[in-house]
Amino acid sequence: MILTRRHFLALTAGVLAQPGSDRRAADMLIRSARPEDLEMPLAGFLDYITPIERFFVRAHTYTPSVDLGTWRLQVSGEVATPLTLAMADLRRMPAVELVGVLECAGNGRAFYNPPMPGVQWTNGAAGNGRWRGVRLADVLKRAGVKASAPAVLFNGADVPLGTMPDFERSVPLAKALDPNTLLAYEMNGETLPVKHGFPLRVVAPGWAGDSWIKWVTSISVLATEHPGFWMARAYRHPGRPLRPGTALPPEQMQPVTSLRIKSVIAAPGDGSQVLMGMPVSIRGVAWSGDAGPVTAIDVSTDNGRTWAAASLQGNQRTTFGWRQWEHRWTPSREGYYTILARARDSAGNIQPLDPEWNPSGYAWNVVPRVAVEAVSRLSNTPSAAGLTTPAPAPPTVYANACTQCHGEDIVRQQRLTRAQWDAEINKMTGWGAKVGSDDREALLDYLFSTYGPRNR
Ligand SMILES: Nc1nc2c(c(=O)[nH]1)N[C@H]1C(S)=C(S)[C@@H](COP(=O)(O)O)O[C@H]1N2
Ligand SMILES: [Mo]
Repeated sequence: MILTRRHFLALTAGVLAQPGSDRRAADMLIRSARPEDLEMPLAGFLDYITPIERFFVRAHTYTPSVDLGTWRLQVSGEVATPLTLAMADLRRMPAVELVGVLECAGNGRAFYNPPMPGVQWTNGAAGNGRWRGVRLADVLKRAGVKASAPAVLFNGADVPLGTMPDFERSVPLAKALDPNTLLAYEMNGETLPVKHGFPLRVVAPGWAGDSWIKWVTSISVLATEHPGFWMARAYRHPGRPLRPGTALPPEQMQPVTSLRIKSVIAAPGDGSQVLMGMPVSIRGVAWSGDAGPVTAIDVSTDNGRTWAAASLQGNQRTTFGWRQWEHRWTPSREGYYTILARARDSAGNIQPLDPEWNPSGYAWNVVPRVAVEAVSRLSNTPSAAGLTTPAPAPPTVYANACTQCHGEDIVRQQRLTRAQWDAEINKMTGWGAKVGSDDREALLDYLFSTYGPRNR
């Protein structure tokens, strides 16, 4: 959505009166405070349904505040009858509820080597939600969607930062008409919280989060593929393994769509101690995408030499939700053990043992591993507090050009080469960051020397 005076006022008025706006668990990992990118801690993978206060948050822009009284959903483009719908109109349509994993395409980016720019998510840019709303297909049919249209484009009420292109994404018509694709107004039995897209968001089960548009205000049925920045240049994947560090032009990649078979080990924690001779509950969750539900998890406690089938929770046979699994193991000897988990889906896909690098660090689904020490008596392990060297003071241009729009936290988590920082400055100045030619070198020096690949 483009900034109007009304929206500006709505944004500056804050979001305090909005549903669920202030709920955040104390242990969320703040990847960026402004705009807000919050990661769920590993312990969140012990839950079946992820509570709202633990659900990860990802936004390219500041959270918009939408007034339900004036909010309308516009449906236009290749349709017989354009529609303008209020929430009451949607609430009158048949409601559908499903459990589904929402995972950011960039989840696990922090694990790739060499590093690439972007939010440095580890495991927790994923959650399992209970989504309720109307079928997108029902809304499109009501408008008389033309069957020949290739795709459907969504736009939300969020306003781009600087001159960044508006965040708009499209899905192919077949995905839009899939009976599981929803326009959701509820999450986990509550009104959709502001951070998760109040009053309406796309739920695209099995697909990565970039298709799950929040704060939806307009749906446009397209006559041709959408050429916008967020389809043509971002969220693209080579679809094949690349030599790590390879640059590939976006037109040689495909849009990110389906999630891939993946598991996470929620317990025991990496580096923890377990008692020799006592049963240990190795637990976690697993999910997949379009390929179908998870059918099996194998666990190894000897670094992949031997594997045993974990037990899957029996009552979670949803197609798009994650499944909880457990494997009980009793270490018979003292020592250091590497535990692996490997999931399989109904199409026979299985998690890779090693990373397959791609330029934006999408779709990490490598077999997770945790190491534990089996001991005869638990000891207090020394704290792992690291040595941190204070960062040098930034040049003045930094505050004017960078932290004007976003917080420092997003900068601090990057580990980029000089060329990568140079490209980031180009991208940001393209989106309106003001960097004079005299200041550019100082900014680049600062970013590279402080947040270069070898510094942390
Ligand atoms: N309007 C809008 N929708 C959006 C985004 C955004 O920036 N603007 N981010 C997308 C991305 S990349 C992800 S991963 C999910 C995150 O949803 P969540 O914050 O509810 O977890 O929202 C998607 N929908
Ligand atoms: Mo995302």
